[in-house]
Amino acid sequence: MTVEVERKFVCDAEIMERLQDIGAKCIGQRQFRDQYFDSPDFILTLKDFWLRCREGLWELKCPAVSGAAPDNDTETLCTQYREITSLPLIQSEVSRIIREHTAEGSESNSSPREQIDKVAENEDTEICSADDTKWLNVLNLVCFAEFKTERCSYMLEREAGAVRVDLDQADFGYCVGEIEVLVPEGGDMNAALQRITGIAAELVFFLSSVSTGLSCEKKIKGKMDVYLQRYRPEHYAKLLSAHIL
Ligand code: V4E
Repeated sequence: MTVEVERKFVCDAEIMERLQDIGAKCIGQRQFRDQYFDSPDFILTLKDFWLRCREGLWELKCPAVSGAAPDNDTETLCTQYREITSLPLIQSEVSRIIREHTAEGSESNSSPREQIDKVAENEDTEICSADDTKWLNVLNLVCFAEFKTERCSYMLEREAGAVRVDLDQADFGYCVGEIEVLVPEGGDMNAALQRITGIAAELVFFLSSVSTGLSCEKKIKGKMDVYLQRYRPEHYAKLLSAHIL
């Protein structure tokens, strides 16, 4: 399992040139469609778990407990999520969260407990099949966000290790950049945070625009933030109140 550490920035017209100035190599361009799932009462996202299907591949982003960061700004500006990409593990983890929530007294799931247990244990191959939505129905999960992204990816090789930069353009009219490092679980989180801070500083040095959010302590909104604010205001308000976004 890996932990994704990333810092977002506003993607403006100048940024591609500046990436080239600091030696970034373009490693590809692709388009993908994301669908995000949660229960109707937002059990997963209110706990900061993000269940996604991207072009048939499932991923669960789980909040990662951070160690000591090099400085407070870095920790605030970067997000850290553990990524689970194995469908059986995702099904077990999501079932566990839903069972715990139900045990806490919130009766939000209508499926029989035995069915949820079958998903948790990956017991029923028919229910748990990757190309079927039965497991989503059993866990009462529905799609709450769906959008396409056009992504240009860059790689920067530095002495401390490689750093990836993605420039994303979502089909609902929002552009955002991400400086990203993947750390194996148990790996050095501070080193990853420092590498991201280093690349942000390099970009700021070359940028004439100050509106990217890289030169200040402002946290930049991700695609989901903007999507929910626009299309799911009730969900967005709940996440804001819970300090998830
Ligand atoms: C973790 C998270 C969400 C899931 C998607 O996050 P993100 O990394 O922004 O999407 P994307 O398309 O770049 O995924 P990748 O290709 O890297 O796998 S949606 C909301 N969150 C939480 C979150 C947060 N609290 N704050 C910020 C700045 N971003 C995300």
